[in-house]
Amino acid sequence: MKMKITIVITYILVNSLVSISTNGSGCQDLWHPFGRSCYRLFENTFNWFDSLEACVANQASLVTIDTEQKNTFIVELCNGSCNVWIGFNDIDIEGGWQWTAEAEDNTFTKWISNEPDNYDPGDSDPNTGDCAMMIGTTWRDFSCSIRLVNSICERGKDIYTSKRVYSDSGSPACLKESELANLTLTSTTSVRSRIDCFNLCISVNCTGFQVQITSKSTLTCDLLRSEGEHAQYKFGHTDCHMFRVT
Ligand SMILES: [Ca+2]
Ligand SMILES: [Ca+2]
Repeated sequence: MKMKITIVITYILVNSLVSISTNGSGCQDLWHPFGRSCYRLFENTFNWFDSLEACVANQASLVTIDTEQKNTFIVELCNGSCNVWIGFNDIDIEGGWQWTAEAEDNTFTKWISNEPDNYDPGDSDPNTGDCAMMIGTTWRDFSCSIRLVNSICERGKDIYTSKRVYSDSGSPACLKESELANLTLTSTTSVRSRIDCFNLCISVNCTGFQVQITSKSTLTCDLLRSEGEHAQYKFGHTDCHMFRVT
């Protein structure tokens, strides 16, 4: 009897989370959602350091562009052509380019040919290309002190959202256990509630989770980290629920 009550409460909580997901982007006004972050173009006349400071004042950092998709998103945010500071810099060690915030893929770059060249033709000391600017759709290194450019800040979403996954036929979708084993499944943990599974998923940056009532007293939580496997969703079966987290 005690267990039954626990499940009912959990069910109500999970459904309230789902309703948030359908109504909001997880970002405040003027901030645009993409993946797990919110982005905002600031029109200012700051140098790179002041731009970073302005981002930090907004609980953000200068944008990290670590995938081709994100580079494309940023260009769209600039209405097709950028002139903005980004978070990439080699201030600490010449040639040791790094982001001001965490990057998913540290190897991705979008330099235009012949950049970075540690050179800024407009600076009195030209050998000072330590900060990256996105011009058009690609990057160049400039002196961090120059002004008259905009910047883009990135901050984590205020709310992570989860959406129930449905198959093409409209029925709740779920992965069979045999398929889960073939996915990039990095963690399988027995937890008591879907809320625990949702929180666990967020804590390890997963893209989705599936909960199954495996016995009278346990829910099994499977975390998915691979976006590419969604095509394998099958018809749902009893007591199995798949959620996508964004
Ligand atoms: Ca440099
Ligand atoms: Ca340069």
